[in-house]
Order: sequence, then structure tokens, then C-alpha cells
Amino acid sequence: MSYRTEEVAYVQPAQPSASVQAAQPQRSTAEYRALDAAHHIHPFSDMGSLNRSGSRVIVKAQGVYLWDSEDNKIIDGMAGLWCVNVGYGRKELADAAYRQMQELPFYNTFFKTTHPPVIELSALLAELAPEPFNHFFYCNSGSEGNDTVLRIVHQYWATQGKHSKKFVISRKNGYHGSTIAGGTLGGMGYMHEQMPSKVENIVHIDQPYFFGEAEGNLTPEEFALARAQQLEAKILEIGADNVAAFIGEPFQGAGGVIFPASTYWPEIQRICRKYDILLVADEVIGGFGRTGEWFAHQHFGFEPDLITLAKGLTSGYVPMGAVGLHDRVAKAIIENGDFNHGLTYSGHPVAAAVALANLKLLRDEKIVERVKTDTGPYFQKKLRDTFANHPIIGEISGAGLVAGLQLAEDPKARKRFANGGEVGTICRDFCFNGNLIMRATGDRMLLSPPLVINKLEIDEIVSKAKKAVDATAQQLGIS
Ligand code: PXG
Repeated sequence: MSYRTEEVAYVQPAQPSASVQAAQPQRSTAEYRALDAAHHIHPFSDMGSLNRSGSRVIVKAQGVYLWDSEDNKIIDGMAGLWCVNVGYGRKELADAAYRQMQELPFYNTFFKTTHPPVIELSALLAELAPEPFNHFFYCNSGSEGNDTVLRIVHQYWATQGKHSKKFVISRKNGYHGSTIAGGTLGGMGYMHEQMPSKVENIVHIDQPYFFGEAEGNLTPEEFALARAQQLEAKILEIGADNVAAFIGEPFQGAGGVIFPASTYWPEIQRICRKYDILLVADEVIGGFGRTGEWFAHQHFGFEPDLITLAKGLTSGYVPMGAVGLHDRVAKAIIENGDFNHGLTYSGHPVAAAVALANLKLLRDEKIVERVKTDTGPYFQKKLRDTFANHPIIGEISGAGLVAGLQLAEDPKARKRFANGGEVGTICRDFCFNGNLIMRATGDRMLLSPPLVINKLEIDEIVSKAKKAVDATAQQLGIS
């Protein structure tokens, strides 16, 4: 029986299971903090300031809840980092890893060998992905997935004899990872500043961020179309013969859950086809059910040539990334000699076994369908009902189980706070103190809970989010 049916979740108090309880903290919070400050550099952090305040020590998790070393129970509105799609504590995934570690903990697929988990995973991905995606290349993360995308794109055009097609177009405020290639592809200015060496031939166009960037009386649809047409202008500027690919997240995740209007992706696709440019959908966040479709490009109605996958592929239980190749790209790669790219852990058997078990849960428990028809619409409506006419909420974006709340000084006039980033941090801290994990990107508050969340848990997230936003407004003297 499925663990997280509505019935079970409603009657079951969310206590950690016996196996979770076994993992009790071994040290006091103060000891953990001191050791962490002494020896651990956190990602994307100001370590001086973090070490002075001390991190929250997360010690266990079950379903949609986390527990810290002070035994606070926290509801995880972010599914970890947008990845724990099946929720925490699924024994099936632990068992799959345990079995595979005993059977074959490692073997590579470089030199004319393969193994059952990677074969089964590839076949299942081909079944779950849209029709033209039948081939998959594996890596360890979304960043490596996008490095792999670049390698495939260049190899593809080499096989077509179009060696001048070298430029890749991406977007400002897109996020494609933190390797040098991922960071260059992404459009985060603060990352570029710390990267004097970048990958060549990558250029950016503006993002389709209506609330923050639309001027005049444009409708969201007109604005999205204009932003998509920047791609055509950029291609003409560089010369179509020099452009290899366009890459974008179907909706921007880390950039603030920015959902383009319906006119955006069809126009991007039209332009890519017109100028013979590969279209890459970075599905690292959108893939595996987030919007209620298996892949976010299906939600937006377009057909990419390559898809980058990670996060929900294993629900974050072990690291794994992948790239899905459209048949026409796969054919070119397969029929044209060596493809000189690979990682020690490409198709790692344990990661593949966990991914396989994870995808079977998503499929067999109809988790994605539930997001589409039940919990997703409930979550979206609840947010819109709760925050309608709120004095500091300007926009609610999202579909399925992902949402962005725009904090604004004057919602109706689309006027943002001059110190939006600070306001976001205030709100994020109120959430944290109220035992809700909600992420702030500048002045946008983001939610992306585990896909197994039930309606009571959605109610809890939304009411805690409301309290935090109200407290933020109060602190700013706005009511
Ligand atoms: N593409 C997208 C769309 C992502 O969101 C990556 C690629 C890179 O994946 P890896 O596995 O290399 O991290 C991501 C990652 C945040 C946050 O705070 C978002 C990500 C990673 C870490 C933090 O929103 N996205």
C-alpha cells in the first residue's frame, strides 16, 4: 500500500518512524555548531556571518517534515532543494540502494560494459518521457547535466558539418548550475562577478519576468512575446550560422518561480525551428511532476531537442543527473563515432537503482496525476484565496506544486520594494522561526513542497506562510 495516501496521512500523526528515530543526534546543538563553523564551508553562503549566528542542524525527516537538533518539527515547503519529490523516509529507496550496494556497488559503462540498473532506468525513462526521448546520458548533478548538454550540442553540429554553430543563448536570471559552464549558462550576475574565467560563446537575453520588468500597458501575453522575440533579434545579431542552441528553464526556479505567459514558449520554439537552432529545456526543477505533468515543457506545450534532468530523478536520495536526447539528436550522436565525454560515475549502479525505485513510486502511486488533478489545483487555489488583495503580495505564480509570491510595496501599481532583498529575508526568517521552510529569491517567496503532500499539510504551509507575510507587513508598518 502506498504510504502517503490521503487516508493514511490524515489519521497518522507525523512522527518519525522507528528507523528515523534510531538516528538520534550524537552531540549537542552547540557542539555541532562549533564543529560546523570550524571545518565546513557551506555552498552559496557568507561563512563569517553564518558562523557567528550558527546553522540550524537538521537531524531527521519523514514525509514532508524535518526535525532539527532541538527537536523542532519543521514543514518543508521546498522539498529540500526542489528535489525530494516522493517525500522523506521512503524505505523502498533505501532498500534499493542497500540491495544494489551488495550486488554491484560500482561498475562503469565506459569500455563496452553495462549493468542492469542503468539499462532498466533508461528503458523506464524512455517510457515516461514524451515519445521522441528514447536515449539518456548520465551524470551526477544538474550542473554536470548542462555541461553535458554543451558537449552534445557541439558534437551534434559537428556531425552536421556546421562547425560555425558555436554560440549558445541563455537568459538573464536563469539558473543552470554552478560548474563553470553551468554558471556561465545561468544569468546570475552575482555569480558571473566571481567567475573571471567563463565558457566562451555564451550570451544572454532578457527573462520573461512580467511583474518586475514589463513597462507600459503591455499584457502578460504581449510582454512574453516581446521577450521571446529578443531571441530572434539576438540570432540575427550573431548570425544564425553561428548559433548552436537556446537553453531555458520552462519556468525559472531559483530565479523566483517565474512563469512566462502562454505566448512565450511557442514563439521560442518557432524561432529555434526557423533558424535551425537546438532547443534545450532545463528540467532539473520542472521534471518529474512539479507542474502536474511529468515534464514542465509538457505543461508549456513545446518540444525541446534536449532535456536536462536531476533532482526529482532520484528525489534527492542520492545524487544523479541525466540528459535526455530527442531521437534526431541521439541518431546523430550514435551514428558518428566517438563521443568523448563521461564521468567516473556516469550511470552509477546505486544511483540508477534508486532512480528506478523512485520513478516506479512516482508512476505506480500516481503521484504526478494527483498533483495535476487534486493537490496541485488545491494548493494553487488556496494560495490565491489566502493572498488575494494582501497589501504586500503583488503576484502569485505557479502551477501544480510550485509557486512564487511576489512581495511588493504597491501590488496594484506593480511597484516593488526598493530594498526587496531585505524584505524577502525578513519574510524568510519569519517562516523559519514559524517552522516553515520557504525560500526567498530577492523579493519573491518560493514554495515547492514534496509531491506527496496532502491537503492538511498544504493548509499548514499556507497558513504558516500567511503568518510570516503578515508579520513582514507589520514589521514594515504596512497593513
Ligand atoms: N538547472 C536548474 C534549473 C537548477 O535549478 C541546476 C541546473 C544545477 O543542478 P545541481 O544539481 O548541479 O545543483 C539547478 C539547481 C536554490 C537552489 O536555492 C537551486 C538549485 C540548486 C541549489 C539551490 O533555489 N538548482
